[in-house]
Amino acid sequence: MKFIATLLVLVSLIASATAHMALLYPTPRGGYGTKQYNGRIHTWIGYKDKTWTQRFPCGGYAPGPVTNMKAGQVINVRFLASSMKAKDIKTQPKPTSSSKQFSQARHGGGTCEFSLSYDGGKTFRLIGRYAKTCPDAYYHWPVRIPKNVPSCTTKNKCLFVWSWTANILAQYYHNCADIRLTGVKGGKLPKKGIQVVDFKPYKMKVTANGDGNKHKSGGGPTKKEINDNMNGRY
Ligand SMILES: [Cu+2]
Repeated sequence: MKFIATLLVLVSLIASATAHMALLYPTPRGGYGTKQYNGRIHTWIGYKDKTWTQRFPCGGYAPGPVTNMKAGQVINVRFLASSMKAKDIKTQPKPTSSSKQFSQARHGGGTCEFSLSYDGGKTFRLIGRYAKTCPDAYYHWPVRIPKNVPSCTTKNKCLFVWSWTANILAQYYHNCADIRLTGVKGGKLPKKGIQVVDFKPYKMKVTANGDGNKHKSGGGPTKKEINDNMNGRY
C-alpha cells in the first residue's frame, strides 16, 4: 500500500513537470486540492498518456467541490502554473521581476473565455473574455456573474467554466468548477456561446491573439479589458 502511494506521488510529480496552465480558483473538477487531482488538470483537451485522457467537456472529471456564487458577483479568477510553490498557491503572488518569477507554460497567452453552464456541460453561456495575455498566474482575472441570471441549484449541472485557446500552440483547454448560483426570479441566460476548438481532426491553425510571452508573466489584464468585462462587453 505504501509503495502504491509513493508511486502515485511520483507519477503526479512527473505529470506536473510537463504541466501547462489550469484554473486554480474557483476550484475546478480534478483541480489542485480535490480528491480527483491527478496532475492532469493542466493538460489540453485530447492529451493522452497511459492512465489518462483529457476529454471535452471539463477534462472528463466527475463533479467536484461546489463554490457558491451570486448574480452580480465579481469572481477573481486565479490560475495554477506548473512550477508554483505551495505559498504561491495559497495566496495570490504579486507581479515581480522576470528573473524572480516561477515559470508558466502560458504558450504566448491567447483567448480565455469564461462561461456558465446550466446543463452540466452541454451548453455554455459566455460571461467574460480576456483575449491577449490570459492566462497568467501572477494576476487576478475579474469576471462578473451577470446581474440578471437565473439561479442554478441542480446538483452536478451548474458550472463556471474557463476555456483557453493558446496562442503559439494548437491547444484548447477546458476546466469546469461546480457552483451553486443564486440568481434572480425570471432571470435570463446570457445569449452568447463560447469558442470550442477541436484542433486535431481538423488540423486547425492557431488564430488566437497572444502576447508572445512563453514562460514569463505578461502584463496581466488591462484596465480597459477589466472595465469591459465588468460592464458586459465581451
Ligand atoms: Cu500546453
